[in-house]
Amino acid sequence: MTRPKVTVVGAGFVGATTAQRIVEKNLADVVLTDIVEGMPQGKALDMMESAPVEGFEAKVTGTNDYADTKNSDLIVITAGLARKPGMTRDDLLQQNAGIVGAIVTEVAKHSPKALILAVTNPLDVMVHLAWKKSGFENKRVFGMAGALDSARYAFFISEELKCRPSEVTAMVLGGHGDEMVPVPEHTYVMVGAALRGRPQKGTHKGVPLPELLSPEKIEAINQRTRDGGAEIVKYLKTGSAFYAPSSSVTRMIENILKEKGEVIPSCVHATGQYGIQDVYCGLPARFDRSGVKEIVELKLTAGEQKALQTSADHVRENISKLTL
Ligand code: TXD
Repeated sequence: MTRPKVTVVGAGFVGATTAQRIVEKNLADVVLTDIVEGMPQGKALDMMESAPVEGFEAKVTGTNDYADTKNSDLIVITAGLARKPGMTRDDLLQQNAGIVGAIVTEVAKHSPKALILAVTNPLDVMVHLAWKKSGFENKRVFGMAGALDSARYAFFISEELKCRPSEVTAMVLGGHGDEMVPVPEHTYVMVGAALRGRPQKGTHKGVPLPELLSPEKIEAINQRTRDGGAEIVKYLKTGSAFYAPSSSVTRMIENILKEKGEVIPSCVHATGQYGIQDVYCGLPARFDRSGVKEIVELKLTAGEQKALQTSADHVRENISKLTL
């Protein structure tokens, strides 16, 4: 059996953990690369030595040479600087643009048919940059952020409702920044008691959040979600989150490679959906092996629609700061 080939650029916290999750699920063989000599090789070897214990068959190799990334099916870009306490994601723009721009030129040259999944912050701008630098069609270039913001939202809701985290399907749209847009009406909870008299799990999405929590409680959780990344940065002091981010990246990869068809909030190129024209922004999307299959149009409230527009405008403003 030939497994797909996934290159992960950046063998730091997010990149290395993503590589580990991919091989542990046998989703693909992974090439892990970084600018630091020896580091991806060491981490890859360490991961491979866990294979007899964990029982996975997929291979991970480490390299500093882009030639080894040749003919990848998917490139995940996690290289760049992470936030320090007090920094916003936007503060990383110029430095990470230099790093991501150079990487995309290399990977696109070696894997002209690949999909590109960007993770580096400021996310939406880096996805735009990857699209421009690669010259790939927009459905083959996208980013991970909404999957993470939604996972955080789901976890906070599960804590509040004392249900299992997996019983919550959450939706957070917009750019990956302070203006992200949690969407309670499209966030569903499979709460046993609340489901009494309704069809059981698997035949129904669950109960929409506004039926379960007061507007005040929901707004408090929305705000904690917007601040979710900063909450972790504050604890860690020298780095940002990576467990939930790598899980969220892996969820997207699994959806792409296995064509699972889940609707995942992701940074995709809007071409008029939600009234947003020609900008990368977090919207609900489905994926297949050729990239973005569909942007799903949900009914939003006027407030959410407006917030989404504001968030997209913010991304557009940030893109204009890029010197390509
Ligand atoms: O939701 C999301 N999209 C995010 C994004 C969630 C979490 C983290 N997010 C961003 O991902 C974060 O703000 C950073 O911009 C990236 C990577 O975060 P990570 O925590 O993994 O940072 P590290 O541990 O510092 O790793 C970055 C690695 C490090 O090993 C560097 O040596 C490497 O990137 N690096 C490079 N590799 C290859 N080529 C070049 N030029 C390069 N420059 C740095």
